[in-house]
Amino acid sequence: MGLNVFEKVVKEHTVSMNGGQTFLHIDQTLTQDATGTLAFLQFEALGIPRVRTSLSVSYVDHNMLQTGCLNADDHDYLRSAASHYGVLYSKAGNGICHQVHLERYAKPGHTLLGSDSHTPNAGGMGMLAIGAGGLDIALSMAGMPFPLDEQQVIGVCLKNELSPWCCAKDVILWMLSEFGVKGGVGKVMEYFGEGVGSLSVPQRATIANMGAELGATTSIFPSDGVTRKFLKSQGRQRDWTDLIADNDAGYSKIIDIDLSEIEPMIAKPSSPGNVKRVSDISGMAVDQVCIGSCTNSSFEDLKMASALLDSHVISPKISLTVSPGSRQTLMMLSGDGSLSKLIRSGARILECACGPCIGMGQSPKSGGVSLRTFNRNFEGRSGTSDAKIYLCGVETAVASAINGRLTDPRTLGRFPDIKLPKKYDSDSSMIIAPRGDEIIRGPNIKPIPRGKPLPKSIKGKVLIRLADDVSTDHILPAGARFLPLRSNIPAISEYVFESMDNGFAKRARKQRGGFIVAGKNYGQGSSREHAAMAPMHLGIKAVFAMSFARIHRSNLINFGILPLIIGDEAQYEVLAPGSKARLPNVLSNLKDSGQKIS
Ligand code: MIC
Ligand code: SF4
Repeated sequence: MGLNVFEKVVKEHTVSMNGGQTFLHIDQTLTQDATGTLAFLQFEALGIPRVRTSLSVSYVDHNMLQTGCLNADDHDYLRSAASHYGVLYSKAGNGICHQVHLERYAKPGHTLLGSDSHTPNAGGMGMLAIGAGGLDIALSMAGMPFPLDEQQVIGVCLKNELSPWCCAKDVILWMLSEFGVKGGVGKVMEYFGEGVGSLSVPQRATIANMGAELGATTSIFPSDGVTRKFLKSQGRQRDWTDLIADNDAGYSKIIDIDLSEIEPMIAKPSSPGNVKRVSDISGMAVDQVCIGSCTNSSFEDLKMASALLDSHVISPKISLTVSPGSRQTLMMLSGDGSLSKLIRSGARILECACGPCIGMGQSPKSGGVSLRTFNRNFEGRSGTSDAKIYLCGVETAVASAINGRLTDPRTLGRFPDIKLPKKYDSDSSMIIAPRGDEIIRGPNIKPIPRGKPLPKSIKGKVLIRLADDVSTDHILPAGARFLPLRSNIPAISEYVFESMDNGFAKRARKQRGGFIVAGKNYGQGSSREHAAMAPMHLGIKAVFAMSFARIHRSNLINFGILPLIIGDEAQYEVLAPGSKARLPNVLSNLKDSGQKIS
């Protein structure tokens, strides 16, 4: 049998296989500032003079509000560490890691490991791109292969073309409505079929990006003529290779999607999996509309927003923000007059960064309804605990900003014809080449706390019991208040489960640790290893859950917290808050993979 695209890239990159895992050679890594400081501190601890990848890039895009010295200290550490170790440094203002990487570095058929869960964005370029924790990235920068568990490859066969007013975001929201936030766990989503040819590279990237919300390990598109055209327009034609599945390639399962039947979709609060058709809930009053994030901030997305807003002024009670995904996007919008149309409509133009997506400013008013072209809407992530965050495509967001109410964009009238540029502005002057600088550590850069070896037996109390789908945003909040503490584990540990149980950290410290109990899909969402390191710092030794999200499970293991599976509902019921649990002979039981709880 022939090979699918995923298998072809894996075949080219397999270093060894062992215990059901394939060890992959990693060509490129990316880090961002909110996870990068820990990744670089761990890389430093390895004592290697220079990175051993073909390309590593350190981006600054998350911690952008500089309300004190903390974020700026982090940026300077990252700049100097990148220079010291042979890593490219994308300065604050150059754009969101995934968008810039797609424009400048993503290569079909290559592998990318990134300390951010939306790294699969580069799958839109035919790259095998996987999100992981900072320690895993540090090891890849040191040239170690990445262990990949066995995956089921799901073939998603696209037919026909999207109808006017329906977009790539609607496709992935439709997938989320069908398969939910656990539907992709242990799986790779591979797109194929004639419909693929009708999607541009940024549209493919939108779909691959939000495969993370399905829980998928990654998503991948073929590399075809459309990919070649995109690379040529970026002045990178030499990076193109043809990469399509063999005619007789096999998949674990095939999902058929007729693109012409996709309608505008929207995810309701507070899960990307809570998806409805826009037409089913339209009319609701909206307070804020935010356009941007690594899912929808390409030139194509913002050009569409500008074309739709042309000669419109947004509804008086709406606050509309636009965050370009990259400096390239912003310069191109400015060059062709699209930026002035956005400004004239009343949009607030923000920096080229993650911005409101990670709660770095623009928190909605209390109880406010915010429509965002982003990928996550977990409680509290926006910075306003009772805000109601909806996720949708650019067309729906703009139509709603004009009307002040959730609006099906198909009611707007004539669909604009967007022409994509033959050539993008490829100025790379905000990407700094390494020069071997000395590393600078401001006061916000604290040493990584070290765990202790597992004791023979572990005992303690259940400190908290949680339901299904607890995200890393619940475990360790994002947002402008907490992100500046990302390089300071003792300080950030005070906020573990802040939004769900603000006495947790105090209780854990008083009891010198204990256990966390959870339902299914514990740790969904981000790659932040802080969500494991901070509980480790509080003395947590094990999490009992019905199932774990992939990246968070690895992060727990990396920091010496046991991710233990609860067999059934009865066991979950027994592990009530305050109950005592004991794990005898931990190490030997783990070797037999039969840990017993008493
Ligand atoms: C996110 O979208 O949740 C983040 C912020 O980009 C995270 C990384 C982080 O927590 O720093 C992610 O997706 O991995
Ligand atoms: Fe940044 Fe949001 Fe993308 Fe995360 S999801 S990388 S916070 S834009």
